[in-house]
Amino acid sequence: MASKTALIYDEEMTRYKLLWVDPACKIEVPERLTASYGALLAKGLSERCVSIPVRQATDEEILLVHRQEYLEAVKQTPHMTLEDLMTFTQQYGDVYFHPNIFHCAKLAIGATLQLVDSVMTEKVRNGIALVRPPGHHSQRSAANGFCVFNNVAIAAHYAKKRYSVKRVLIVDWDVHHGQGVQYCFEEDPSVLYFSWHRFEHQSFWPSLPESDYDNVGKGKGAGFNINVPWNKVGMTNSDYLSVFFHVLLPVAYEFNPELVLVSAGFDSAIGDPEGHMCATPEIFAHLTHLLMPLAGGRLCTVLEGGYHLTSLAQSVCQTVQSLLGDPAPLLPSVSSPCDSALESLQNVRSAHQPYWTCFKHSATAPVSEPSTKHCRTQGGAGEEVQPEQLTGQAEEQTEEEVVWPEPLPRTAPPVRTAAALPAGGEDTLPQGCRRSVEAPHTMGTVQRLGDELNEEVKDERVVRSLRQVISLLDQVEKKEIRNGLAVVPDISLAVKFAVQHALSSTDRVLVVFVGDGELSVDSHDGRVLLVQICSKQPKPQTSQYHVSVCLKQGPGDVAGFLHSVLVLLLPLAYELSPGLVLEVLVHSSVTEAAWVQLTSLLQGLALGHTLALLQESQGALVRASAASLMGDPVPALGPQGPLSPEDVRTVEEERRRLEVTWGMLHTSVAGKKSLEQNK
Ligand code: X5A
Ligand code: ZN
Repeated sequence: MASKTALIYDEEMTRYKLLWVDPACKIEVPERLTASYGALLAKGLSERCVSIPVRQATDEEILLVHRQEYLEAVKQTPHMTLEDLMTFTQQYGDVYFHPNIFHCAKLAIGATLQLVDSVMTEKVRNGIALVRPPGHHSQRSAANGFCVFNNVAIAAHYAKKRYSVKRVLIVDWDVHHGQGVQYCFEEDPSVLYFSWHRFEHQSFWPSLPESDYDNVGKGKGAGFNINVPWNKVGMTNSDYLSVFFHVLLPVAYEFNPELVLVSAGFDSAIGDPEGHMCATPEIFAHLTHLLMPLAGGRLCTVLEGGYHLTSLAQSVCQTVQSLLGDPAPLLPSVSSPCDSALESLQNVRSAHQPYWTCFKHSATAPVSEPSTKHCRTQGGAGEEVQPEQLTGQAEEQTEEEVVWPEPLPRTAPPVRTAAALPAGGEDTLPQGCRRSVEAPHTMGTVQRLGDELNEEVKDERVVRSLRQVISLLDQVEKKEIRNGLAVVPDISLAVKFAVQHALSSTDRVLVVFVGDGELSVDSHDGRVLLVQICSKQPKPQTSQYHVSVCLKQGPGDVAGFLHSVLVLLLPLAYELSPGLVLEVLVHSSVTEAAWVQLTSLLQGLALGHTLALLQESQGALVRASAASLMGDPVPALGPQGPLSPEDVRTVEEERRRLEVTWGMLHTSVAGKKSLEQNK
């Protein structure tokens, strides 16, 4: 199985630069690439990737998006004098030309298409293309915002044409709106374009009305264009994550793409002089991780913006490490998004309510009285470059220096997964998965825990399995293994013992319980959170640390199951920030495909420290669980039944009950206000 990560880069793309004075363009420098690539080299990441050569795009490929006349015009630029280049440049907004930029722009497309080829032919699982010039602002007949040709838009067309890909998801996490991509696909339901962007009520570049949340696509493409405007600067990890959980991911799973392209601009990270946002480079580890289970793992990330060299390089490394499967970093203090972010979230969800079942019974009306003032001062895009800006020296604006800690190394334990199975089950384990047995010292531990819990365990087999569970937890704690899997005869005892034992070395534990029945798990005053997904209505919960979602057709309904995972479980999990995740599966209708999705998504938490406990009857899922814990690509979901409106309502009800404690569950400003009044 393809498990590799492609890295596509060529130094040639550093060989063009701004040749005159233009304050709007001076941040787009060759060092953006050398800093990014240099960091990958220095951290030993490039050698872990498959390096794939770039190539030049053909005219035919460029014409998938651009007009012949425009291509012919750009073709002239290598032969122009400096003066001609300046004149040519002035017909476009915030962009510059150079005698070598046409060559680089063809390589930037070619690099992106090489990445698509490598992923589609399964030479690699995923990858990143480090390119200049970027692409997402460029349009059919226009260069714009440092972009000459639209790399990602061309790639989407190319994948459709060459590989008959039916649905492409484009995630644009750059801090600017990729209006060029929007224009390209706004009537096309086969390409779902998602973009968040600094907007500030249209005062921020490119200052277009069509960048707002109410631009949902046109005609057949209605619902397939998602704009999340940031109306304030300073957005944080919590704001980004909540948009992923409450907007992008539910829609993405409903859309069910066959390929995911990321317009990976890192000007949305802290320190960037354009974005002025506060999300840390570590967020990209998680954004990447959260997209990896989609489309069978076919994920192509393509560099767009990013202008603070240190922030950019760190963010690129975070992205690549997730693509490679390294444990995701902890994100401390994830909680409620800010009011302005919530306002945007609420507006986007309301605008898309007609198109997506995941919003149908949960989104409310748009915000009627925005808390933030509208300030439409600047004009549209393409402000003219002033002659004195081209020749004279514009006043240097010194940026306030922002500092943040360097991301911690993401080191993986020597063994990824260890499994404790009943005798005879070893041949079901995938390659590289270690078999684990009960360590001698665990006898005493089990006895002590039994005393603490008031449980007298007599059955030999049960004692043995508890010892195996303790052994696995000890190995996780000592960072000898990243995660573990155990098949146990008595699941509720195993959970009880595991939680009790884990709490001696970690502050918080998340228990994810799939199936019916009851687990006696105490919240230990907020140290343990239990989330159950089941089919039989359990008794109503009052605790904010005991969550249960009872689905109409039970966990076997893939769409309903994943919906509850995305909008309830993951936000809770990220806010809890546990040191350990216990995944518990008892007899249940959950499908292998859905279970594996869950297992993969949960590995973004707790540095990947997960223990999966399977009831003996669930033996059929051992292999798939182990493969997922090992980091194997998550198989594509394939065609799915529709999301049931009833399940959406059930999840929404539980979300409302819990949002008084859990800020990450907020989806509207009003919801947050009611919480604050409760306090
Ligand atoms: C790719 C990208 C930004 C252009 C900003 C112009 N372009 N003010 O980030
Ligand atoms: Zn940008």
